Amino acid sequence: MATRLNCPVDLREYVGRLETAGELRRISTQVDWRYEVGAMSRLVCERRGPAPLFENVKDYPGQSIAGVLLGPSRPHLLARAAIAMGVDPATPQLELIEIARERFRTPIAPVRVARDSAPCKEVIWDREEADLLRLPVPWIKEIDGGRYVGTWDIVVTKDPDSGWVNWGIYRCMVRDEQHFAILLLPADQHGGGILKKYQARNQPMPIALVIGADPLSHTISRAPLPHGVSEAEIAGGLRGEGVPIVKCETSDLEVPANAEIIIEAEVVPGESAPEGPFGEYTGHAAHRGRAPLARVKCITHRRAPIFTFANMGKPWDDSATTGALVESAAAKNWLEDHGVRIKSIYYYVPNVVVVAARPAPGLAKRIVGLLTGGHRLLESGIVFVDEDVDVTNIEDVWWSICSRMHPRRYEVIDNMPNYLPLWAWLTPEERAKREAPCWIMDSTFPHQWPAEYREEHTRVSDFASAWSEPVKQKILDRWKEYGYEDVR
Ligand SMILES: Cc1cc2nc3c(=O)[nH]c(=O)nc-3n(C[C@H](O)[C@H](O)[C@H](O)COP(=O)(O)O)c2cc1C
Ligand SMILES: [Mn+2]
Repeated sequence: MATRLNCPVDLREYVGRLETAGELRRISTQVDWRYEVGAMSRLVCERRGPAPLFENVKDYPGQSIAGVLLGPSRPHLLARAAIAMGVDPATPQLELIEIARERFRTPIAPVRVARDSAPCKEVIWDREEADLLRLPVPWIKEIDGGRYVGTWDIVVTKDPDSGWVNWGIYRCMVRDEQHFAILLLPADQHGGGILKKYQARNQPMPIALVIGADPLSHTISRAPLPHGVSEAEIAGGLRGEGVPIVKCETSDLEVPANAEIIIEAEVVPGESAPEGPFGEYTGHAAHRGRAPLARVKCITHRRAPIFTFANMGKPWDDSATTGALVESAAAKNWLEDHGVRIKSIYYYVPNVVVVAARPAPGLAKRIVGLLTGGHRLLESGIVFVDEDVDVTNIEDVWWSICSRMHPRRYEVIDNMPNYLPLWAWLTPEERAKREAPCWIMDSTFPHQWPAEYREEHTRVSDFASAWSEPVKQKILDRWKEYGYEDVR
């Protein structure tokens, strides 16, 4: 029996807790869904301010928009993620990653609830009433190709052979009242893999686009979990209780019953539509092309629904924060499952991973091999640091690269399987060939160096390491006397 955790059960409870913690502000002045909510919330991300809840949206009385609910916060990026996890927002990042890791190990199945007790069905828009433009879908950035109905979403699909249900966050751009294009990348994303099976049979693929579920259900939908794993069950583990789910009106897919909005649709066989560009988590507008087209069949929602969106961009966004948490947790478990123990791991957006481990023969190669064999665990690059480096502290990591990395310990691996067309750095040839390299920076000192050699050449020169305990204690004790108590 899992102990009951203190996680918010739905979006509304999460909003309330953010507000109490000073991590959310209600905006009652009227705002425009076109560009204004997007630009405002992007600046909020860049200044790491509280999430905005827009309660008065032009053209959409009675509906609100919430942006960047899991966006970057202070004092560290993950304070809002901590609130979603039901723990103190001041919990250090590495501790949060350990908590997530543990909860990943105890999946809890979703719990079916009756149709009449599912809040997401309070209002049902059927057939021609099911119009995407009746929802306050923002046009987030002026550089985007259109209004994005799916950013901080959950796309539910079901494998037609095994019945495996996948949850993933995929971007969805409105085409018209009843159609949207969805960036289901065929390479190795699970939704795209499932779509291929329906396409091979020339059958429509039922999907449900979930907006405004509880924060951990969304967070887990962007986690790099292996093929066949149920994100719904891992979400249950993270929450400490099964996610309440309810059957869709027009398909047998099941969706989080407490979500604000459910868009039931099907991906039309053989049809595609222009999609993108979209200001992405790489910090650049990325990828304009044709994407599978989905036709809306029904929209159900809570009364006075809250429409949620993510605001991707440089340097931080909802992807960077949640990625630091769940990518790091998933990767550390993956390494541990394969017998590799490391001290800590931390993912920086866009997908550069920093690993602190005690150097051992062949260890770096083994870690690279394992991460490459996982689901999107190694993309752009990997940095190895010694155990004394704080992987969550970018200044520490950069110091390690600048001061400890032998130039020959920089390496490029060609022809990586993790091809992702969103990268800004791909050459035109790589983009066409759908192949990309990745890099390794090993800033650990070689394990073969004798102790005396290390002692003479690698002692760290900082407050913690360059004085003995009594001297340091004296400085700390007299800190106030020096007139420095405000400096910490
Ligand atoms: C806001 C946001 C938007 C995303 N959009 C896409 C997308 O359009 N296409 C895609 O393949 N992955 C996208 N991702 C990344 C996927 O959610 C992530 O890789 C996840 O693991 C996919 O689920 P899957 O592993 O079950 O395929 C997005 C992530 C976030 C946080
Ligand atoms: Mn998946």
